[in-house]
Amino acid sequence: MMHFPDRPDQEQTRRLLQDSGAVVAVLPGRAHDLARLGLLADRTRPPVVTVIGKYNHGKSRLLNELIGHTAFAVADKRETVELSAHVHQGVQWLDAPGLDADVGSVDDEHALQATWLESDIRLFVHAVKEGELDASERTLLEALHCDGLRYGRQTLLVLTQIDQLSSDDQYRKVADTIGSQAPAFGVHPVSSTRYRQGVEGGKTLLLERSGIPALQRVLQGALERVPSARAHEAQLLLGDVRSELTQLVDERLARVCDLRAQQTQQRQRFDFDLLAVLDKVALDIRALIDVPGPDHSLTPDSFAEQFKMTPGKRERNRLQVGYSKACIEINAVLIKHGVSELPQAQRTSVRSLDNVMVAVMGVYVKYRKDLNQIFCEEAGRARMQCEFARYFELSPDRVELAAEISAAAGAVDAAQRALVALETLEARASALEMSGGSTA
Ligand SMILES: Nc1nc2c(ncn2[C@@H]2O[C@H](COP(=O)(O)OP(=O)(O)OP(=O)(O)O)[C@@H](O)[C@H]2O)c(=O)[nH]1
Ligand SMILES: [Mg+2]
Repeated sequence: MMHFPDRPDQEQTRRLLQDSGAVVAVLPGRAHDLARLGLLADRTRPPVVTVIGKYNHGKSRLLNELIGHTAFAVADKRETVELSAHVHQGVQWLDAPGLDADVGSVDDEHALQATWLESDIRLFVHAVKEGELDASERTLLEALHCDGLRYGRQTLLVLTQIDQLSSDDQYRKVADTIGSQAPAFGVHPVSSTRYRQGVEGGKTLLLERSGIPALQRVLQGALERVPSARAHEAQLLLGDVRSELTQLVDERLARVCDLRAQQTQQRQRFDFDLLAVLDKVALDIRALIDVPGPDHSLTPDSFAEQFKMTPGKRERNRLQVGYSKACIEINAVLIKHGVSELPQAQRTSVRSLDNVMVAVMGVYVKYRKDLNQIFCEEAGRARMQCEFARYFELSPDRVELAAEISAAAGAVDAAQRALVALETLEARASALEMSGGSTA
């Protein structure tokens, strides 16, 4: 039998789980493959032989006879209800509950976990007294065959309880039918009862007619192929996961790029429109304040004139109207780009004051020099640009877009971390391949 070294240390196992976890986090659909890869990467794990088949077909008893002692419970009823393992001569033998859709899915789950996750070799057990394979058996065998073709995991179709048929002829008929139902498999006929009788009575002929020694020989050959089969399977699984992960990284990167491009474009459009409106209002304001004659706005009203229209008041009104018009034009651009209400933290109890325009510009202006400073001088324009751009970035759509970008960038990081983790798993797998190559 093969020699397998001691169990891996805890640190190794912890790192393996961590690496697998990072990959599963981004490819949850690959959880099973990663779990399988985790098992494959454990070079100290003995080869695993599992029985699979319907209940009461003689699975547990077959394992006992193959091992040479009673490791698993046998009964003439539905007996095995959970997985049970027994290590014997460097091989882990796994007894699984019988498959039967009528009884319950939990047992089936255990059996399928043993078959798909843990096993290297499956003994598909079918009792010939039951006649041909039923539909569920055929479906499972087909799946196991495909799995074998792709990953090299082996399945042996074992026909049990051949002593229960009255003649060789009857056996031939059943075996031929089953052979045509599962043409990809050779059949291995066995009788545990005959084998036991042969062992206990020292009857060599009975032993040979039990089919168990022949099955043991086939099994030995299959066990010898396990290391290379495992290496092959690990390479394929890693290749599958890698290509899916690489594609995911590419898709996620593309999404971040798209979102960033959208963000830049939005900002460019905003800057363009804002600059255009600021240019326009600067011209309008210049025309408003560059008028001949004295500037009456500078003349204060006397107490006696407080209820009368004066040239000073008229001029200040004219400036205020011009100011309001400029503000309205700028505001239209802000609204077009989704900038209207102040961010939550800046809001007051007066709704009409809670808009960006009021916050940046105020509501009132009296003098030509103020208008000039605000709209025409470089510093004033720079202030408006800077303030409006700041509020633009704080507007709901922009904040949402920025959050979307940071989530998408986080998703890229996770996928890239998964790729690094996968590389670590790959490094372990190539070590496995080397060891598989040398023992194969
Ligand atoms: N005559 C005969 N009986 C057998 C043979 N193999 C198993 N049996 C009997 O068939 C019954 C079921 O055997 P088990 O090995 O418990 O069957 P199982 O497939 O493990 O059943 P579950 O654990 O319930 O799924 C028991 O009474 C066995 O003694 C055989 O080769 N010949
Ligand atoms: Mg059993």
